[in-house]
Amino acid sequence: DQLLNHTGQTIQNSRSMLDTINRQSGNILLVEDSELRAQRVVEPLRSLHNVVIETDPVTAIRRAKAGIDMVIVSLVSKKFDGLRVCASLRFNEENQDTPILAIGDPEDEARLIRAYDIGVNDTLMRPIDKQEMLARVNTSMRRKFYADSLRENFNENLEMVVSDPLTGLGNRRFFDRAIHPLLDAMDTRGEVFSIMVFDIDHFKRVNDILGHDMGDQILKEVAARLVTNMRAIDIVSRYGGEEFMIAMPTTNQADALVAADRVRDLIAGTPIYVDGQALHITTSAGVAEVEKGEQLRDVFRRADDALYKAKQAGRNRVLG
Ligand code: GH3
Ligand code: MG
Ligand code: MG
Ligand code: MG
Repeated sequence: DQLLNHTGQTIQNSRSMLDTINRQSGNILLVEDSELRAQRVVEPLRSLHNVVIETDPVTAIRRAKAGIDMVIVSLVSKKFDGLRVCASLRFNEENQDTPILAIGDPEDEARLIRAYDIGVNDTLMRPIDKQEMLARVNTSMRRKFYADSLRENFNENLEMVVSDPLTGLGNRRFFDRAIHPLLDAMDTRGEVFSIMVFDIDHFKRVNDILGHDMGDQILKEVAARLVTNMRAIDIVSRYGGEEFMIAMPTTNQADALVAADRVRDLIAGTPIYVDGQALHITTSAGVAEVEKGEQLRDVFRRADDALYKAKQAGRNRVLG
């Protein structure tokens, strides 16, 4: 089921990607202070694109920042320095990838070449060949839409790769990455942190008696209780099947034990309701404070050993 669901999503993603690539028409900002020259640029583009003319460079830069698919800048003008406009555009986070086409006169050739250094994608020399300009604009636009769709898909896929669909928590891959800043904080600022591993008691039995679906509902509820009871800065993950790994920044062993026992109590002390049935679920946890210079796998092993001892000692308890 889950697999089908994901496949569906992927197909959906590819579809929206195709839509994006096939998208042709875009919003273009033309920075030009001569009405006559502006019209020469707008006229060939108008049938396919939406072109807005801006004569004031400050307003133009603000507009581009607000969102535009492409900018065309006239290099020579009475009111502004086109190269500086291009540089300012590139300086904005929002316009790092916005295609910029610079247009200049033959005597501006040196400046047109310099424009590439500033980060302009393409240049044109007057007199403008209408067909050539339209072709260049369309190519830049297609490239931009394609890059946008790749980025969007990448972010969506990344989300799928690091998150657990059942509980919505980060998965093991997420945890293993998210913990790195804590290791850095320990190296540079000497900040301590602890990890804890929670494991549902006799979960195999729960599945056998109540069925896998009920088991899934229990996992969801345990995850929800974990999240709501940890601080926002804690890293909570579903590390394995019915195992949850948590990292607590700036928390020593003693405080981590207290926090873990509070969560344990919260799960054991309040029944989980699934299909109107009150289920009494318990968990066991192992806690380990990370020691300076310690390898992560050694920390995990210590937490795991503590968990094992908690199980041996009768479960529904926390050990460090
Ligand atoms: P212990 O108290 O020693 O932890 O016993 P246990 O039965 O919980 O431990 P064990 O690791 O032997 O079994 C874990 C069980 O968790 C086995 C597996 O069927 C179940 N499980 C793992 N992932 C899922 C899941 O996504 N959904 C459900 N419903 N069950 C799962
Ligand atoms: Mg287990
Ligand atoms: Mg187990
Ligand atoms: Mg278990």
